[in-house]
Amino acid sequence: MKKSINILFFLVIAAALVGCNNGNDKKGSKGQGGLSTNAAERVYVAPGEHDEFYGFMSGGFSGQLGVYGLPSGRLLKVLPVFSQNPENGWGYSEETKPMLNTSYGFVPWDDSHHPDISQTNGELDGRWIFINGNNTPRIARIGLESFKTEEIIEIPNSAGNHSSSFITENTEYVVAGTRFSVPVPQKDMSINEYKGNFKGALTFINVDQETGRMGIKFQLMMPGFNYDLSHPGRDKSHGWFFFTTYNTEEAHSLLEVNASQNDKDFIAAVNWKKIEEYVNNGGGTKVPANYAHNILDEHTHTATSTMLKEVLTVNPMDVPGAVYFLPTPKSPHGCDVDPTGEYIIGNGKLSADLTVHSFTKMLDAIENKKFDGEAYGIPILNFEDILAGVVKQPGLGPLHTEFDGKGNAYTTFFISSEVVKWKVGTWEVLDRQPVFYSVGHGMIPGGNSRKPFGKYFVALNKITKDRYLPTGPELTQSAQLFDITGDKMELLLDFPTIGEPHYAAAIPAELVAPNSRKIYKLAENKHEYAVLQDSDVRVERDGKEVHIYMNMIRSHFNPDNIEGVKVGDKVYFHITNHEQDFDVPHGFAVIGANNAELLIMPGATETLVWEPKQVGVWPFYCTDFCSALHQEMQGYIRVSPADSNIELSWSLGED
Ligand code: K7E
Ligand code: CUA
Repeated sequence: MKKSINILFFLVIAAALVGCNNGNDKKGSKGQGGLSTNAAERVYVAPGEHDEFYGFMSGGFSGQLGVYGLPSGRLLKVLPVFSQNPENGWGYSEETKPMLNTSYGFVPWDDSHHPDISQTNGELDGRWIFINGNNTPRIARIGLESFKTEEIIEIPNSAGNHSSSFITENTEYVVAGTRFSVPVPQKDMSINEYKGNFKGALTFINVDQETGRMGIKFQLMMPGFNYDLSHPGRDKSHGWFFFTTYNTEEAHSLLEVNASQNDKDFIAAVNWKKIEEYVNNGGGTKVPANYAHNILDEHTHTATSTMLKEVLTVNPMDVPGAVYFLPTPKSPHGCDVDPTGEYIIGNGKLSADLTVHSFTKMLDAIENKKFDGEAYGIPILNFEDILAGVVKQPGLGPLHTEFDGKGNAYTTFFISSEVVKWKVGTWEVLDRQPVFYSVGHGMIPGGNSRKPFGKYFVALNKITKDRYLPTGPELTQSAQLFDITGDKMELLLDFPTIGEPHYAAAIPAELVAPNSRKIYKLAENKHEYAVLQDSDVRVERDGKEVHIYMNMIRSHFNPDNIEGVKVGDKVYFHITNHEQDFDVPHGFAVIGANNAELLIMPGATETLVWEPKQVGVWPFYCTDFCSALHQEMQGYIRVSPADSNIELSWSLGED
């Protein structure tokens, strides 16, 4: 037994060595443009084959989430989240409009920055992906079975929901931190009174492990700094959450100067387990609030929006030992925790060096009460006491750091346009590679977990310039894929990305693809206007509202001739797709509709509202080329004058 294990071990090592040699040989031969000659081979996914990873890239100011295959860089899908999407009617159909409801009314746009995939025991589990809406503070949860936005919760008392949406290592919480501090509750007051009066809410949203449903557990009301980014502790530091701050000066004007005065800002270390316990024992203060909670039901295919009226707030002063400040040079942006949970990296944008804090030292300092003053009653730890190390002059303008799970870290430098690889623990710089141009976030699949898949690094660049054919003044953004399996990072591929990807997340395809939904079962369709059998097809009038209960299957609508509608009516097309085959959606569009098409998945029901303005006989048709007779998939609706007395009638296949 032992012998066979030894032999097996030897074979594995031998295979690994052969693999390394091949790799080195290939890496030795450089092609044109500084790429190794087989770079193309390493990103080439042959026709019919699939990518190894799903990459989810935030859409930034598109409010959406792009799904890319890696390493090919192929765009697989754009998932609408906070924005209307004419491609499939998201936010236009009656069923999905409630998803975009907020306390400000219907808000069909946002700025989404940080996707984060659910975890179990600190490892990616492929259940859900969360993403923040920055502008009108919201967090969305997207199911990775249907690739649909299933839930959006608004965050009250928040403004610029940026240090979000990062999750704890068992997806206990998704965190939403405010970038802008604001008056809480909001009120009419002088901006000059910002200092000492505005508050920064750090919101902890708990996640039901069965359904994924979100609910705000508590909001920690912090001093009026800017809370820029955050990451959870993991493994040994599980139970803590770390937030970078800037503008600890509490300036309210010309921040580029006034918020760059302090030599050090803070990373706020929050012991959420302690606060959770406090809250579970009845701690905290319920305050009035008004925020939307929107849920898409997969059986009714319909979203509901509920306004919630109360939120639990916690004053950090009331929970001693729950919050500490770690001094961090200088206006730190990214706040990144290594896979062991020991090191907390503060990416000081204006700092010459990169600061790494030690979690163990932090706990020691707390235990020994070695404080260096306080801010608003929150103890400040001593910089030297908690310092694990410094990466000396690695580059200019560090923004974010990712980890490969092999003891290396990769930090992006915006100003010097490069990615720098350094060793966790010795802090020595091992490699640096230029990027084109001005990188923001970087991403390693699983980089924000205990178990990164350290094969690729994706640089998410802010500036595109000359990388692709020009498209006028407005360009897409750009990503670059590096192979990081060797000592040196190797650039393999450039690919355009849409919107502005800030952060991204990626996961091995095998953790998601096998669960991917193919159809909705018609028998499980609980939509209140579903037409499950042809005998239910009908058209009904209710005052000026006309409801058309329709179904569709290759290659006709039932009914396809409708009469008796009048100018001034509000016509609801409730359409059920009777297909039960994978990849046979049908579309629906009608002339002059003031919205978008519907793209209805097999087994689902969707509703489009149409307000006919002109007398005539108007066509509707299927928009998705669904069969050889797709062009025949059409119908007519007759619109008569408002005072006409033509009765409603409908038909299919009759003369
Ligand atoms: Cu672009 Cu994470 Cu919003 Cu940095 S943030 S780049
Ligand atoms: Cu149905 Cu085209």
